[in-house]
Amino acid sequence: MKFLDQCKIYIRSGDGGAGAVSFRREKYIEYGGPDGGDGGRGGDVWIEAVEGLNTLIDYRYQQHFKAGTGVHGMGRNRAGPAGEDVVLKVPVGTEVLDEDKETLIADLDHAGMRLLLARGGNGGWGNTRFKGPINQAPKHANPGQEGEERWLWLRLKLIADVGLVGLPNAGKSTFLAATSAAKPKIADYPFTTLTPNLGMVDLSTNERFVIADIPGLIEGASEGAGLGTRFLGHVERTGALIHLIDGTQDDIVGAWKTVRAELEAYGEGLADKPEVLAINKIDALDDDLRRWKQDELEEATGIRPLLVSGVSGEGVRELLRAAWRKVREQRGEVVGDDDMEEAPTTGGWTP
Ligand SMILES: Nc1nc2c(ncn2[C@@H]2O[C@H](COP(=O)(O)OP(=O)(O)OP(=O)(O)O)[C@@H](O)[C@H]2O)c(=O)[nH]1
Ligand SMILES: [Mg+2]
Repeated sequence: MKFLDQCKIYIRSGDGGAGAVSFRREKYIEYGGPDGGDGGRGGDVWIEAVEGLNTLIDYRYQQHFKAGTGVHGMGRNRAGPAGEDVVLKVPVGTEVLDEDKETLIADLDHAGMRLLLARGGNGGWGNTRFKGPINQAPKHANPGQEGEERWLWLRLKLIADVGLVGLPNAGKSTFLAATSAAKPKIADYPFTTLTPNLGMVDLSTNERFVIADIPGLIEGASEGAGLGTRFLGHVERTGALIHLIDGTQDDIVGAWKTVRAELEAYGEGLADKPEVLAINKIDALDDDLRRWKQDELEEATGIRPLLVSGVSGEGVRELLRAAWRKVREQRGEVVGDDDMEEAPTTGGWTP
């Protein structure tokens, strides 16, 4: 069970550039005096929480981050340019911990929050700065300060965007395995899943989200039957639920009612969450039966269920898209219908 996405990174701010030792040398100007410029500052390393990311996966690929070195100062009082900063962009909710993995350095809990992790070294002073009434031609300059280096841990508590609910054996874990890299235990007996599993769905670069597979719910779960409902806490913060109903069972309406009743009894707004309803295991149903079950469930629920099979993959993308759309709607990211092009046109001539 992985609820944490974490990684260790190495950061280093840039060294400052050294100050220059230089003297003005021009024809006809005697005693031109010192003109060594300062070195540039080394780059800083920052971390920033940004919207639109939900994993630390990018930090698995790159773990070392070094800011630029400041350029040395030059003659004619030219200062060296500063080194470039590095800004690590992480999802909102990322915690920064010290190398010991215990000391909390920061909790980036809102978008736009920015924190300096390592300050770049100051540039050294050029010899111009050391000029004084006594020593009018100083022959020394300062070296640049060194940058700082440190190891840090980034930790993100994964929060599922979509929760999978249904009776035991509805095929929730199979669905999770079909849609993500997660490898939950799957078997044909109830309560195979004892603790929630999370998986990352990667539909496209802007459609990545976390889905949670939880144990099955049975009648009386809210009173402790089966595994109870405590694990529903893991889907409390999701944006939408996928309600899977095993299409091979006889009483699909009863299955729907049972799960809905348990969601109601649990409270915490779970019953009001946007829900995508789907009849699962359609690989085992012929066309007539699919249609028949779809109509039956629609009649009882008022919602046209989608048809899906975690085994054959049929309808999986559509179901994920529908769920992700509900999540975005719930977050106020989608207004109106962006599937307009696909909407059926009435055709024919209208005055
Ligand atoms: N034919 C068919 N069988 C499926 C499908 N999905 C799951 N199954 C089977 O249904 C049984 C239960 O699958 P699971 O994925 O473990 O179901 P679950 O909802 O996670 O069950 P619990 O964890 O016990 O709540 C297994 O034998 C699966 O092979 C499907 O799309 N088609
Ligand atoms: Mg399961």
